[in-house]
Amino acid sequence: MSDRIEIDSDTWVLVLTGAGVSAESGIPTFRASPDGLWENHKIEDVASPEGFAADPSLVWRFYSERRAKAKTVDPNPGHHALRALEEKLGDRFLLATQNVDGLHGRAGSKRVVEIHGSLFKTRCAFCERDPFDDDVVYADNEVPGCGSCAERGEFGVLRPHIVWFGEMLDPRDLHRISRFMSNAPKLLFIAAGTSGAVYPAAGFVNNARRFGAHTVLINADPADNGSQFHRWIQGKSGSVLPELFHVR
Ligand code: BV8
Repeated sequence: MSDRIEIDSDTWVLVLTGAGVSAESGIPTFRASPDGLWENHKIEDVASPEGFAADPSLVWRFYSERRAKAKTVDPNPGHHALRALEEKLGDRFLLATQNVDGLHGRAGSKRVVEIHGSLFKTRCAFCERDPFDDDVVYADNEVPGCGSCAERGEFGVLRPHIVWFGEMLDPRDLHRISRFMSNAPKLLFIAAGTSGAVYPAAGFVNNARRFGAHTVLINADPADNGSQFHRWIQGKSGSVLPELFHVR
């Protein structure tokens, strides 16, 4: 296949995935509808602290529906190809994903940084309790309360452990990614299934180039940050990724 990428013994590989990698599993991409709407709400409004403050039950409905959907689908060959690459490269591989659907973990990937959080983690919007695993699909209009707050006689509501628009990504995640880039003797940066519209993830390619990375985009359509890549392989990640890498 002309699109093969040779990976030699001193190359480290950083992969960034977006919603396009889960599309072939049946999960609609983030901007599935051209105007990025869900139930006539702009997604940026629903996936935001302001949206949660204004209507927590609407936001919980948005995330409960996606949590329910994510439980019904399976990883696709694109997810499995990235797990296989991790198995070959070990700690020379790191996967940063914008996806919150948990499919990389279900495909067996271990070296995954879920930079935008997870549909299957919940935390309290008020107290400092740690995020906890949660796969409950809350009933319509239910806003779950925080048990820890209640034990203290206080009122706290739970929220999805998701990085919303206008919220900082976890600095520990960003530090792990930048440390990987700076420690790599030779860096290959791959972005797959992402429109390059959302920052700071869309800026990772620029950071990688500052570390001398060769950068490749695998995407079905042109990406907003497409000009930042040395190479664009137009195609479906489920078909391209399994054939792409040759580890020497
Ligand atoms: C922050 C969780 C700062 C929610 C998400 C400039 C610099 C820095 C920030 C900004 C900036 N300008 C604006 C901002 C703010 C904002 C931002 O980037 N806005 C955009 C809209 C302009 N960024 C933020 O708010 C970030 N926080 O910057 O904080 C700060 C500083 C100080 C103090 C406070 C704050 C937080 C961003 C995180 C938002 N949360 N997710 C949820 O998922 O419910 S982002 C959301 O979009 C998802 O995570 C999604 O993954 C992500 C990106 O979308 P994509 O994954 O790329 O998906 P998309 O549908 O767009 O594209 C899919 C692509 O796949 C398409 O191109 C398609 O062609 C392709 N495709 C489809 N099928 C396939 C395929 N490709 C291959 N194979 C296929 N089969």
